[in-house]
Amino acid sequence: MRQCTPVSSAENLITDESVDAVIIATPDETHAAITLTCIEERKPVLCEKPLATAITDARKVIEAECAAQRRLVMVGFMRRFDSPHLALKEAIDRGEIGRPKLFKGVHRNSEAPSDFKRETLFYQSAIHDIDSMRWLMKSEVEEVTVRGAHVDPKVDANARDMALITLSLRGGGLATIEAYVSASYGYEVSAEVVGDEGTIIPTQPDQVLIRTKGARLVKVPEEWLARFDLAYINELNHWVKSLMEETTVGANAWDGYTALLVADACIQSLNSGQPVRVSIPEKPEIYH
Ligand code: ISE
Repeated sequence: MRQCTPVSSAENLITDESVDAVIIATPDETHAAITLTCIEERKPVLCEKPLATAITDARKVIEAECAAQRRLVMVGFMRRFDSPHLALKEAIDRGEIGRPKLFKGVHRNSEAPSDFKRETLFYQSAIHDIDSMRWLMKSEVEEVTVRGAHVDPKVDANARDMALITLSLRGGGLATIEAYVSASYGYEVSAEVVGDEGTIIPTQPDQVLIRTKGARLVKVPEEWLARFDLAYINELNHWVKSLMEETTVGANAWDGYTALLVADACIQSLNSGQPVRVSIPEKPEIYH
């Protein structure tokens, strides 16, 4: 059993020749810099979302991978490894509901984190739904409109712990995302996709319907680790397997960059009260 060796910096760990690959689960604002060190050292890296908290830093990661001509980065959008979301994607890709026209995401946390700021709802929470929407609808965002609400009095008055995001997609598709981190009753995520021949919504894993004391109820988990534990394990297993097979899997740095572009447009729309156009650059060849 390898012993854990403490080091004085992420760089010392990454450059250690005994280290083959890196998982980044540090505070969000450190993700991009540590990822860039991994790319410089040509070390594969699984970076927890968000890829960065500044679009300029996310752009540097894209430029570094393009310069290296290698996709070394996977971003931790673990819903892509969640069995209900995978079943949803497979049914859509089989054409079960015809052409997908509308994505309806709901993302509720029971309580906002203590250091919750105005951008947290988008960089830390809604960024998952933005990626799910891109992944399931296979379409890019053209415009966003965001309205926010301050619900929990414990949350900083300048922050918004509830937001309704409306998105227009290339090709005429639409999307709505409800992001609400002070729901108090529990943790719930859903992602309905409406097509021109039907609609589809994932069922929640290992849920039971309890009939008791004159009520019918389904319990919901307290927070995301309980709901997505298997998704995180699947994500890690697929990542390690991809390293052994020298393939790539899951969300790449371009997905992380694009999701952040949309999250930034959401923050701009929240601040201005106006719709904001999203300009997504041409995808570099290595991400095709
Ligand atoms: C957290 O960091 C996660 O990634 C969870 O999936 C999300 O539901 C939560 O809102 C975030 O704070």
